[in-house]
Amino acid sequence: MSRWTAALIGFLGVAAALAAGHLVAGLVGPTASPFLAVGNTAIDFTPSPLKDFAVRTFGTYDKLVLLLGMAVVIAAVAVVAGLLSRRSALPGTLLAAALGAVGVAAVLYRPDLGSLGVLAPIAAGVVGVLVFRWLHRVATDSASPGEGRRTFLIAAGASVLAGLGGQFLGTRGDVEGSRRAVGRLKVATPAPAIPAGVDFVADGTPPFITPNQDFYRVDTALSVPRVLAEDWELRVHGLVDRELRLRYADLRDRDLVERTITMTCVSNEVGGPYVSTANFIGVPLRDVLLEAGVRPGADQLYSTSVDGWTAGSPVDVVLEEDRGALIALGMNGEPLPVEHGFPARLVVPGLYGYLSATKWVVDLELTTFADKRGYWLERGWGQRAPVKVMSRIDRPQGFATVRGRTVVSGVAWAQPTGVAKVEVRTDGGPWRDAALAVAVNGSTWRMWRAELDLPPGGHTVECRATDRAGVTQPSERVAPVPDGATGWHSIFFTVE
Ligand SMILES: Nc1nc2c(c(=O)[nH]1)N[C@H]1C(S)=C(S)[C@@H](COP(=O)(O)O)O[C@H]1N2
Ligand SMILES: [Mo]
Repeated sequence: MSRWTAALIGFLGVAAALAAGHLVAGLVGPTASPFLAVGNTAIDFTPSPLKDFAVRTFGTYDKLVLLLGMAVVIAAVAVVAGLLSRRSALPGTLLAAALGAVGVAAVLYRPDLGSLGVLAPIAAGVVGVLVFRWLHRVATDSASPGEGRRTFLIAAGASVLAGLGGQFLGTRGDVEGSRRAVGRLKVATPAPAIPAGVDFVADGTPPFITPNQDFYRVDTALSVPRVLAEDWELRVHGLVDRELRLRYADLRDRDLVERTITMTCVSNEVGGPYVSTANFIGVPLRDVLLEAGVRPGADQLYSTSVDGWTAGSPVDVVLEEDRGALIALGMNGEPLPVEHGFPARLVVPGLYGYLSATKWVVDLELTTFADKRGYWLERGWGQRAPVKVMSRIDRPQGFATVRGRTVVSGVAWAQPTGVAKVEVRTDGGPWRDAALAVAVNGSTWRMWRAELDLPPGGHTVECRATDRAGVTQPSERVAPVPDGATGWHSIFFTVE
């Protein structure tokens, strides 16, 4: 058998295995697909520095990069196994079986999959072994090259069809249908209208309210959990006087409140993009916790997503009356987008998302920090991480060339205290106050701008914010790990 044939057989055998797994997963649970289950498990086991690097470098595309990387590695292994199988079909057979076994292990490790989920990797292993051996026999025995080619085409075509079929079954429109059926949420207490003059979009800041499709996204979910509102239930338990089980309709029919909140990711670097603002609609988290009756001794609200991700928020913070923490159902007038946690998520102003903003939330347990550790706490991030006062320059962009008068603009945030002042300086000179846009509330960002008269040539501009409690953003550069970056954002540009 030629090397090309051997390599192709290895590749086709593995492709058939993955496709069969994907097809069965479409029936028993999309995340059981061996490819996704292995990828999701890989994310959980990835050392934190590497994960932080991926979020920093690829942002929302980190998962796409992981999937592509896995595809390249698996294809390479498959080709090597094929090449090793020129005399005997054993190496390829072992690889296909091993693939199935790794898939089974990954599925068993996923907390979001029932026991039926193992059917997908088992199907992958069995189909992989059978297809590989079949192709190998045809390649070894067939009298005419035409027969081999025909067989390979059939195997390739069937794999593509099975893969597409699994994709179709796994993403059937039911979540979007469920979201549409929810329709417009009825808000009893709308947020105060956003006044005029809250941003400087013409000067380069983002709009005050971030449109849903532009809202930053950070999570560990390789495939977005697809939970139907009608199936959703939130359990509130642990150190409580009475356990609660809340259905979607129970929450939707309450007096919903709307709050304008800026969310921030702890992984955001100085000058980074992981900060956005929305009008969140939901039920006050505090009310639900008081209904359950928090027992003394509970210092952690441990929230769990349907995909097993967890966060631990300080109970004293989420119970603060002015904090405005929400079990959010909606965002900017719509039910939550699926990527942002449909049907429900937590939002706690002033805490970084990793210890508060659980998307696809299904479980709230009152417990202690001594007893349980959330996903990122377990991976070296801080237990308490209030948002740090921060400011960012949006214009000019780094290394831009500016003509005429220089307008510098950006955003600053210090939830839940609010921004009192933003200063800028050029080339290490004296600080001067920037003009602030109209404030909305302490839990939202604040836009700023300053006009500078600068001589032609290269210049560096820096900014720093001060919150309403008088805390000024420190110059010291600190990395995001373990509880948020600090330092002044600095931009070099040229005046013509
Ligand atoms: N289920 C789940 N919820 C999660 C996460 C996650 O990985 N899984 N990431 C958290 C982090 S780190 C942040 S910063 C926010 C981001 O929310 P967004 O994607 O809606 O902006 O969600 C939080 N909620
Ligand atoms: Mo985050």
